[in-house]
Amino acid sequence: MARLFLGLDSSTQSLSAVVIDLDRRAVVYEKSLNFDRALPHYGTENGVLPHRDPLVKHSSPLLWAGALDLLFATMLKDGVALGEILAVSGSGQQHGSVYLKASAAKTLGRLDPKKSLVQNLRGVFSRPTAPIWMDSSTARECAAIRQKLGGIKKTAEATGSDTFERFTGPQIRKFYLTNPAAYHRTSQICLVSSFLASLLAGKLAPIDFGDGAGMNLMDIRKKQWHPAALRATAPGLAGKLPPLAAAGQVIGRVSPYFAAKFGLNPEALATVWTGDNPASVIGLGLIQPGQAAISLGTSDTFFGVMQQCRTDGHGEGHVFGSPAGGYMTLICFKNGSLARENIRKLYHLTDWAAFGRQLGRTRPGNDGAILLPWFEPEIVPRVHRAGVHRFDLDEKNVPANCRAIFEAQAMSMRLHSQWMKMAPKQIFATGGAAKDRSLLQTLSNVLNCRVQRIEVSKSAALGAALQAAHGYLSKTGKPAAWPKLVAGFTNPVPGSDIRPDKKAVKIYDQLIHKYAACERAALA
Ligand code: XUL
Repeated sequence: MARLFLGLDSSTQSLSAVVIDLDRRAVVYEKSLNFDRALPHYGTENGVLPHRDPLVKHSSPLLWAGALDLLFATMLKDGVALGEILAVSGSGQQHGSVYLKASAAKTLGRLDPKKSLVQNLRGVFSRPTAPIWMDSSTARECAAIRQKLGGIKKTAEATGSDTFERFTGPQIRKFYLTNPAAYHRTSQICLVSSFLASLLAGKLAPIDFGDGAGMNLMDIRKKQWHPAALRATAPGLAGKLPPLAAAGQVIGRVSPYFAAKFGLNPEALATVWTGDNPASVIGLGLIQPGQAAISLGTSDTFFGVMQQCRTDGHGEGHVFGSPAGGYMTLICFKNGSLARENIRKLYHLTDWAAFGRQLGRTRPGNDGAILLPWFEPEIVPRVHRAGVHRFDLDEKNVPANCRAIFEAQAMSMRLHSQWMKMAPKQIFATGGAAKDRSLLQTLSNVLNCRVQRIEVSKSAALGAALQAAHGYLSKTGKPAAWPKLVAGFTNPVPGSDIRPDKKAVKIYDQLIHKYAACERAALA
């Protein structure tokens, strides 16, 4: 019989499922449900509930539960062999939090298959909505917690990151300050990942070291709740948090609800979930220290694996636990594809081929021209007010501006990832813009590293399925080494192996100093 594992990923806009056949090293099923389209009655827009304050971004935990029901029903209809699934794991958008009353534990333990999950869960929430990672309404709380923990460097050393508006600790503090009665009625605070894991397991699930690190509440080295961080956040918080555990660790058998209703194997194991970024690290096959990837999407992210915990003293980057043990690092640039597109449109270039032709009329280093493309407030470096800055760059020079945007993004990645001390031999590139060879060549030249494109759809759900397999094999006494487990699931796109051009590398080794000086000047 095939050894099948199910991975789920509850992201900002959709819930996805991936089923893997471990022996064939194959994804045998994948599906995504878009929240706005599949469950329009919640009124979300791109997975977010409308709110008059643009800084406030919440979603609905009932929407996520409803989507879980719907996705299982879809899998049943699609003929997925749910009765043969050996274990389930998952991942969730990071940082978002769900607030439950004391009655939740009992409710989870006796989910009635004759009712929907949404009907079962009525009345268990002490806060009807869940703040998510896009929320940036907690600047004051961030400042207060950071100050109590001794500043940026100490906060990052303690919890893996400086305080960030979207991180769960500052969000909890805001809830406590603005609605103390509801905070005190809260018996359990979950992350998106641990909330959905709790539904699958039919009991309150632990939070894993990957997603736990996105809260400003976990001691990043000891992988335990950090008492001073808890105290700095809200009173009585320790009693409202579940235990921490490794991702993929077996919680127990899946809730009978899913077996009775959808024919899920009643013996299947429910495991601890993680965040979408830690799961993607596994899904992309990044296991060995020094392995790194760049995801080029709406925002660009640079992330990699590191064995020893090293935090960013400047407070720009994050360290999370990796589901494969050790740590992962992540830096997130808000001005990714959006900024590239802004430049393309600004110069009336109809498509990326036209953009590429302009770029071809320039040479690496752009004769010293520098652009800082902060069309939106930036996360890395922290730029609070949007603004596009040009140094030795004529705004009317189309080819130079095209080159400048690619070079700026690559140099920013090089500059702001230095704290990771990773020196990767090869970087994988994914995401829509990874199809652009000239962008990958620029990254390769600036970072002085081989860059190879890999195409995986649903890397987080795939990582979650592998996490389920790992948990199952460990529990059944046949633990699998991670490198072996992930092998064969992700493959580079043929012909996409890009090597640095040595002459260009030398140019960027010099130009990076000027770029850094320009950033400093603009930030001052
Ligand atoms: C990471 C972050 C986002 C969310 C998206 O820190 O905020 O990548 O995890 O789902």
